[in-house]
Amino acid sequence: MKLSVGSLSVILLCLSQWATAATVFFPITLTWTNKTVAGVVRPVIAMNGQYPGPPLNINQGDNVQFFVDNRCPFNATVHFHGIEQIGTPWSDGVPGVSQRSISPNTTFLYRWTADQYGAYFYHAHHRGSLEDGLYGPIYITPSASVTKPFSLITSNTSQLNAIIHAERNGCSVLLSDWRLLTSERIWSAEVASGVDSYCANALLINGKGSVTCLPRTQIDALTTEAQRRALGNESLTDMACFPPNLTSAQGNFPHNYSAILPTMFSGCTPSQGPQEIFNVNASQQFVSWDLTSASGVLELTFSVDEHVMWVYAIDGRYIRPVQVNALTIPNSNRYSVLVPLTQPRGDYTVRLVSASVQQILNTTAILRYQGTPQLNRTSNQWITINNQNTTTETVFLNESIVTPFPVLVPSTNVAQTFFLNVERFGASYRWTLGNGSYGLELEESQPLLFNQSSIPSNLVIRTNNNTWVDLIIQVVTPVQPPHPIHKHSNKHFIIGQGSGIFNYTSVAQAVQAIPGNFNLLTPQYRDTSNTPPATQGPTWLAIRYQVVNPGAFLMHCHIQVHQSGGMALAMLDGVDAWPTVPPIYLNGNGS
Ligand SMILES: *[C@@H]1O[C@H](CO)[C@@H](O)[C@H](O)[C@H]1NC(C)=O
Ligand SMILES: *[C@@H]1O[C@H](CO)[C@@H](O)[C@H](O)[C@H]1NC(C)=O
Ligand SMILES: *[C@@H]1O[C@H](CO)[C@@H](O)[C@H](O)[C@H]1NC(C)=O
Ligand SMILES: *[C@@H]1O[C@H](CO)[C@@H](O)[C@H](O)[C@H]1NC(C)=O
Ligand SMILES: *[C@@H]1O[C@H](CO)[C@@H](O)[C@H](O)[C@H]1NC(C)=O
Ligand SMILES: *[C@@H]1O[C@H](CO)[C@@H](O)[C@H](O)[C@H]1NC(C)=O
Ligand SMILES: *[C@@H]1O[C@H](CO)[C@@H](O)[C@H](O)[C@H]1NC(C)=O
Ligand SMILES: *[C@@H]1O[C@H](CO)[C@@H](O)[C@H](O)[C@H]1NC(C)=O
Ligand SMILES: *[C@@H]1O[C@H](CO)[C@@H](O)[C@H](O)[C@H]1NC(C)=O
Ligand SMILES: *[C@@H]1O[C@H](CO)[C@@H](O)[C@H](O)[C@H]1NC(C)=O
Ligand SMILES: *[C@@H]1O[C@H](CO)[C@@H](O)[C@H](O)[C@H]1NC(C)=O
Ligand SMILES: *[C@@H]1O[C@H](CO)[C@@H](O)[C@H](O)[C@H]1NC(C)=O
Ligand SMILES: [Cu+2]
Repeated sequence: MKLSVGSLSVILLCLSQWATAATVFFPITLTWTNKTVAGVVRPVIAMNGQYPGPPLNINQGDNVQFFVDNRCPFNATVHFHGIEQIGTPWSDGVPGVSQRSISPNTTFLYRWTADQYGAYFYHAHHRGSLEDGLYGPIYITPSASVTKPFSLITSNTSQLNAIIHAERNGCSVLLSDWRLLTSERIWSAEVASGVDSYCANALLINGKGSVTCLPRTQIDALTTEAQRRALGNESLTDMACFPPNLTSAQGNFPHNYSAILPTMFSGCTPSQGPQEIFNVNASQQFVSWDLTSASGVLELTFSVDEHVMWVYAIDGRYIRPVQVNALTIPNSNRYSVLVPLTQPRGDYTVRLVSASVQQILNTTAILRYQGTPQLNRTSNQWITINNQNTTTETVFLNESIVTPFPVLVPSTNVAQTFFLNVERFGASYRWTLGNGSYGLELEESQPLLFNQSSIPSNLVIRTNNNTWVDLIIQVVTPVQPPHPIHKHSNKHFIIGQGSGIFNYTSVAQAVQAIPGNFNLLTPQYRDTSNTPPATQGPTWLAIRYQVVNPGAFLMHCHIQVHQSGGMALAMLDGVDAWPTVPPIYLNGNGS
């Protein structure tokens, strides 16, 4: 089925007249609390005393009132990742862009409408504090009239019913990396040492995991070809990570290695934390998981031993289901999967490993079938802890074959094209997205939504409402990892990507020259998109979006230290139809 964007919005408009919207009040109190995570005590931002945060489960069309009481001894904000904020740009949670940050002992009431369906998450958007654990899942149950893609998986009625049941009872699986140092200690050590802090101490599944330290012989044996190329004569550290003095990974900038803190790159001490167990019942036939990456630095690969997964939604929106054994999840993306429960009863290992070239890191959980075990051996793995396939049969998700369901076709009538360079900016830990580096201090400036000229104009792009805009993101100098670029407000289409310098004046011109690099007919529709990794030379990513929601929004890399280092850009969308900010937000805290 194909629909143009225009006709889809008409359909949604009709739906909203049928739906009965509820108002959902969701209060969270933020506290700076010592917690034991991965077996080690450190202060985290707890939400109602919990880490990770409690789930927000709502229905499509609901009006959300998300109330934040900040009892931390520092400023905070909360962003609702992937939520479009149509008509509510003051509730997007970005300090200096859509609001003033929430001071200690004050509150803020975010109000927004759940226009879309699917898996999202909320997370901190103040400085690097996402890495202090402020995140929790959001799931929006689709309204009854949203067409589901499940008949592309099976035509068996019993199985289809089981799938519908599994989706309805699906759960979020929150995946993350974890650091033993707080985000502010990491940031000040970056400033003092000049290095890009790209290693983590543990991986977590629903907040559970351990710090494991591999023996030196195993680290050396597991070091991949790609890692060896970057390492030259060096070795991975005892955290199985690139050392800080690697020019290939840090660029050629001055560094003061003595300002690096233990556990940033090396200093592995094992510690035992809890392990997540997913109890399932084979009679249900399927289980549905919304795999959500709240990772700060590392890209993650997820796999379940001896099971396949049907990936059926990405970033909250249905796709034509694809069967895989493993999938790599960039920071902040959500992949919804159905796991057929077809194996003999027993325990199967669920694996989460680093997919980022700079570090080998892993954790595990257990998929446990209820009932008398029939499996009396260790399950067979699809992937290794250094993100390789164990067999020729292992199928990784191939993003290039993902097709949205239904397909949406972007316009070819593009009003503006912006060329944005991703590059280091005078130091290993400072970055650009465009012509300048978006410094952290800008978070405390007057919100752009209230004053369009409150930050330097080279960090801002301006668009008109109801126009189409192309963004060409050029990764200039290798070596750079894939950058998960997140655009706030409405989703964007991934229309093209390639290697080298994008030396064209527009996508239309490039399509003439290199049509194979573009997909304008069935492009993915996402809220975060990876740039191709720049290992040998430059790479580029072309995305297209329609301006539909006037307001000030941020676009940035979702590797937290890259964002803190300035890889961000403010978008003044629809300057010709600029919203009037309600007085309760202009002068107050929304309540
Ligand atoms: C956490 O515990 C440490 C050691 O007991 C203590 O010094 C620190 O003040 C505590 N931090 C918080 C936020 O409670
Ligand atoms: C915290 O937020 C308040 C209100 O937005 C602002 O005035 C203050 O400068 C911020 N404090 C810091 C340390 O950034
Ligand atoms: C916030 O309130 C607590 C408890 O009343 C108090 O100890 C703390 O000093 C207050 N913080 C600020 C920044 O006012
Ligand atoms: C449909 O699926 C169920 C459960 O997997 C199976 O028991 C049944 O035989 C299937 N029916 C047909 C017609 O294949
Ligand atoms: C690696 O070590 C060898 C022998 O010590 C030396 O000849 C070579 O230049 C080194 N290569 C690099 C990239 O440092
Ligand atoms: C990098 O640091 C390691 C460990 O301290 C040291 O052995 C190595 O010689 C250093 N390499 C360079 C190129 O400085
Ligand atoms: C390097 O860092 C150390 C530790 O923070 C500090 O004592 C020293 O002064 C720094 N050196 C330079 C040249 O800045
Ligand atoms: C990571 O993998 C190693 C090697 O397979 C294993 O010993 C270790 O338990 C794993 N770590 C965690 C936290 O599961
Ligand atoms: C495991 O189960 C298989 C068949 O179910 C059986 O043949 C085998 O002997 C069992 N092995 C052990 C160690 O119990
Ligand atoms: C991994 O997959 C590749 C490509 O299919 C294959 O060439 C390779 O042999 C596989 N590795 C293993 C260990 O089976
Ligand atoms: C664009 O760059 C490619 C290599 O990336 C080169 O082959 C091509 O000639 C360039 N085209 C123009 C118009 O400069
Ligand atoms: C902006 O454009 C969108 C899409 O055409 C339209 O739905 C919306 O009403 C416009 N907003 C304003 C404030 O004009
Ligand atoms: Cu990045």
